[in-house]
Amino acid sequence: MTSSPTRQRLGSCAWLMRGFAVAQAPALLAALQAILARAPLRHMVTPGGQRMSVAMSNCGALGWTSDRGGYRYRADDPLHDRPWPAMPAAFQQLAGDAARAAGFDGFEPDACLINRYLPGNRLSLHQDRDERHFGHPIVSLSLGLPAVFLFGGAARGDRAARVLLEHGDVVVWGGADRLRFHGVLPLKDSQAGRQDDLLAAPGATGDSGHELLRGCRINLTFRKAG
Ligand code: MD6
Ligand code: FE
Repeated sequence: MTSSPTRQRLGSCAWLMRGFAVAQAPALLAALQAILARAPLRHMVTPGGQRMSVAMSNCGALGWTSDRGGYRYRADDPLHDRPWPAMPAAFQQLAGDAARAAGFDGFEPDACLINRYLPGNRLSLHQDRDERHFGHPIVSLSLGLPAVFLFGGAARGDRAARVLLEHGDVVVWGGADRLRFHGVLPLKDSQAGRQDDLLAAPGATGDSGHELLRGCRINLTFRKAG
C-alpha cells in the first residue's frame, strides 16, 4: 500500500485523504445549513418499498432520488417540484481540489448528494451506477461523527476493507475502482474508541462543534451525473 501523510491508497484509482477538508468545514457547513433549509433532509423509499434509514437531500443541477419507481437523478426536488439549491462555489472548489489531488483533473460535479446518519443508521453495500458516464470520479466528504466505510470489490460478495472515516476526511475514487461495492456500517452512538484493524488517523477527533453535526455524521458525495 502506498501512503503519505495526506494521501492513502485504497485501490488503484481510489484514495483516502485524511483531514483534507478540516479547514474548510465551517464554511461548507454554513452553506450546507442554507441548502437544507430549502431542501430538507428526508427519508427516501427504495424501489422495493423500504424506508432508508439515512436521511438525504441534494444540491446542484441534478439530485439523486429513490422511490418506488427506481433510482434516478432529477433536476427538481420531488418534495415541492422546484430545482435543487445550487451547488455553492465552496463545494465545487473542494470537490475539484480533492479530485486533482487524487489524480483526476478537471472534475466539475453537477450533483451533490447529502447523507445524514444518526446512531444505528447504515448504508448497505451498493455500487454507484445511476450516473450517465462512469468516466468521472466520485468525491466523498465526511463530516461529524466517525463511521466505518466498507470498501469492497467488483462483486457484491468480495471481501470488503474497513476504513474509518472521520471529520474532514475525503475519499476520491474513479477509473478502475469506479464501480466497486461499498457501504457504511451502523453509526456508533458516541465517538467510539478506535479499533486496531481500521485505518485511523492519529490524533483525529470526531466532532467539529457545528450544531448541524450534533450527534450525527454527514457525508457529501460529489458526482458528475449528467
Ligand atoms: C457515505 N458514501 O460515506 C456513503 N459512494 O456515507 C457512498 O456511498 C459513496 O463515499 C461513492 C463514492 C464514495 C462514497
Ligand atoms: Fe455510494
